[in-house]
Amino acid sequence: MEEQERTPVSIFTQVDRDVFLRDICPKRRPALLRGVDLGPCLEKWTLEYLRLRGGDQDVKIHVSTVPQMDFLHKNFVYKTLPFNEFVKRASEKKHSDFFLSEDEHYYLRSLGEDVRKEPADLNKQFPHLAEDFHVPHFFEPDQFFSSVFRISSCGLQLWTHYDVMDNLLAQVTGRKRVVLYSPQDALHLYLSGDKSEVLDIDSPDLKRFPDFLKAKRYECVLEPGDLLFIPALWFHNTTALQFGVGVNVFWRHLAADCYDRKNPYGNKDPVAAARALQALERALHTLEELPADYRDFYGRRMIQRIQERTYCDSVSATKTEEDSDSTLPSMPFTKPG
Ligand SMILES: O=C(O)CCC(=O)C(=O)O
Repeated sequence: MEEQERTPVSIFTQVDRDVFLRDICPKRRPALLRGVDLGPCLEKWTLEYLRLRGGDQDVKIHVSTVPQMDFLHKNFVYKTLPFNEFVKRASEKKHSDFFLSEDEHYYLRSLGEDVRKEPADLNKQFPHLAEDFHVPHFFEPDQFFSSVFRISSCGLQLWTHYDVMDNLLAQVTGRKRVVLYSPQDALHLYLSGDKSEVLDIDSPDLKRFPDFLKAKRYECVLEPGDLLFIPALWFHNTTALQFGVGVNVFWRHLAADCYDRKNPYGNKDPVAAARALQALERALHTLEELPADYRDFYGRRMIQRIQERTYCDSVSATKTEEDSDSTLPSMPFTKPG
């Protein structure tokens, strides 16, 4: 079968705040940062230690009989376990206690206290573990949005999705493959909301998703201690190559009032984008007053207008800076520090 070309994610070493803000963040491309100090978690977070310090507080987890989680057909269930029991089960391949099958897979995406209102914060939900993890100071404290535990069974694959905030995904233990796609490839990913319907990215159903191979595939394998910068809107798909513990930190890359206030997961479209999408729906509804051939005509003209006004690579779209090495011009509202 035809294969997507794999482009490695660029690797950077000796990255400090200045380097990140000057050379990495403004490019709006993913970057693998090696050797950033993540704190004592790298040595300390053994299974026994995690179980002891994380305690027996309840966590809500995803459980599935197969490693590839499918949001479309919901092939997983949500269950609750004490954290120490969850970590034990996620680390083993066969379980004596289980919900669905003795080789079921587990995934934790930690949540805030009040799931619907509060973003996850390791300092609040896991204070005894949070002290071992040093959040890199690559953004101002008031830009911080959430810090999230990502703990997966070996083999677990999380579907391709985007978030609306900038993200540093830290791999603390275990290895993880991450595949990324640019926001400019959104139309090749067959989106359903913030997720791609193409679940099997390694062997996609090309009858259903013929344009998927047009998306440029970026790929890297995170080793313990690695930090992956995932710019807002970049699609990512993760596969745990081993049982692994990670933490990701989201921060507000745009001004605070650009974001939806009810956004505990960091994946709700910015307020202006949501308003624009609603306006588009109204415009499409208005076109329904016309016969099909007129709708076709005006629909095409609307597409052209949208392209002219919004595409970064369109001749008339506003460009602030062009860099042959970057996919997008720097955004005018990128905070310098
Ligand atoms: O590492 C994972 O399991 C998923 C990470 C992720 O989706 C994120 O950081 O937004």
